[in-house]
Amino acid sequence: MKKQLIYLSLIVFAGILVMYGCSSNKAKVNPTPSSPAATVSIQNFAFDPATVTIKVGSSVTWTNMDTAPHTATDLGNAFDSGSLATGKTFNFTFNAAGTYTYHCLIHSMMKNATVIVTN
Ligand SMILES: [Cu+2]
Repeated sequence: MKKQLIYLSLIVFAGILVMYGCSSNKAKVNPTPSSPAATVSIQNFAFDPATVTIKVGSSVTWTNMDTAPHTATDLGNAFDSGSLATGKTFNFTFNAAGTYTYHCLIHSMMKNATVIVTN
C-alpha cells in the first residue's frame, strides 16, 4: 500500500513537470484575436506592441519612431529589417505558422518581442 502511494505521487509529480514544461512554452501566447495585418511601432527603445498575432499570409509593418536607428531581427533568421533610420518602415509577410521571437541587433535590451502566426 505504501509502495502504491509512492508510485502514485511519482506519477503525479511527473505529470506536473510535463504540464509545466508545455505551458512554459505557450505562456506567452497572446489571447487577442489574429489580425489580417499588424503594425509595430519602434519607440523609446521598445517594440510596441511587443507581441502581435496574425494569420498565415499576413504581414507586419514596423516603423521606427525613434531618432536612433533600430532593427527588427528574427532570432531564427526568418526576417531582418536591417538598420531602420527614423521614420523608415519594414514590412514582412509570414507564410508559415509559428512564434517568431525577434530583437534589435543594435540595442541588446530590445529583446523578446514576438510575432505569433496562426493558421
Ligand atoms: Cu534598437
